[in-house]
Amino acid sequence: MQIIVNPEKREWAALTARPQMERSTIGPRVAAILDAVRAEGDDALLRLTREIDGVKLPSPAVTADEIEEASRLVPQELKTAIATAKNNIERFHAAQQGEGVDLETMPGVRCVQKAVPIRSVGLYIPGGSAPLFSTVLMLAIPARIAGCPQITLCSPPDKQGKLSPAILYTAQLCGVTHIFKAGGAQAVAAMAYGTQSIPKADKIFGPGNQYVTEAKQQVSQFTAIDMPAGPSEVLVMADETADPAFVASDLLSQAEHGPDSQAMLVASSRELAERVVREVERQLAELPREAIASRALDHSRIIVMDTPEEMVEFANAYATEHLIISMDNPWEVARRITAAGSVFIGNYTPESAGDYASGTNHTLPTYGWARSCSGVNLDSFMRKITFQEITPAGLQRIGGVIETMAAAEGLGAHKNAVTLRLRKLE
Ligand code: HSO
Ligand code: ZN
Repeated sequence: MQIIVNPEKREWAALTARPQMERSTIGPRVAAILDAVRAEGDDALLRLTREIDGVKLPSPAVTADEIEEASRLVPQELKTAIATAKNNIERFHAAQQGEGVDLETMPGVRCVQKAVPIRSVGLYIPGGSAPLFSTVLMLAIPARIAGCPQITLCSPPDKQGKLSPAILYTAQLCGVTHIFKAGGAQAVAAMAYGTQSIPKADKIFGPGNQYVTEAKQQVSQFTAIDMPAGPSEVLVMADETADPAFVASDLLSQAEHGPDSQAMLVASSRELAERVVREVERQLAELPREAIASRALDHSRIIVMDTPEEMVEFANAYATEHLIISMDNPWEVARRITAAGSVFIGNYTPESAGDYASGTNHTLPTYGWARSCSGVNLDSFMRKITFQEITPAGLQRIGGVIETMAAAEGLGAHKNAVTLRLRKLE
């Protein structure tokens, strides 16, 4: 890992830059996949599953027998852990339910705002080298609490044509209503357009590889998506109160996600930075995903900064997906954070806690999108509709305001809509 000491302000843009994402080469390939699924539905989906995932399926649907088998295969210890995580995630997301708004802005002018669930949502869960069943919890639980009646899940089958038992088990536990074996851009297409077997989704959620990300971007012209995505990232802020071994384990948690992950450390001294590097090397050698993590570390950085103020400013400039604050008086530092997906405070709060079990959501804005987007939360599965009713007395009170404004915009019909009614009331 590269160590940069007290960089000049003009170097910050380069230091906060993310690795380049290559869209141009896969864009046309993804567009062709989307077209095929739109035109031919399940036939194209099954053909692409054969060509890309290397498995011939009779249908994308998961059977009741497969769900039962999955439940038998998941060990009891894991089921118990999932139950605890589920409970925490449910409590935190249920607490996000608002009362709604019902207000008289003026006597006789009543304005109401009410949240309604999105009717049909599609959840994409990646398969591959580490099938992340925890993402099922993070997406299906808020969808269920929001009251979405149709919750569809797609995940790519392995070479035997199966889904990971933990994904299947968690999906049925969390009330997913439709589960399918479909992956990649073709699964995103199936949920965006609907096929004979896969229901059309009004909003598509979930992480994925470059093809999935590109497909979500392309379908977002007519179907909502959770957020623009890039590779996962963490930034750790550490001062002399931090434990170098803990910091190293957090950087490596991020690095093991994929070769394009970014792990950043902002440290208060070069000495601390060097101790963390030694710990990273020691722990890395023992990790099952050492090869992946070490590739991610190649483009990760350590920045040394003299003051906590500068460290905060740099963290805000980077706008990281996950921010860990291992510093003296961490809440005081956290108070000044204005851009981050999710913040982990103090030496005993690893990112893994939020990844799995504490209750917060782990589907978060990456690639600097934390400047403008929130992570997935209960609202992501809802829309807000406003209602209003004006009484005759209310219209007499507000009518003149509307007439004046409509006239100033030169919109005579708008003005008339008030004038005619007021005249009737005279
Ligand atoms: N850190 C990932 C989520 C995850 N980690 C799932 C482990 N499993 C993105 O926030
Ligand atoms: Zn993680």
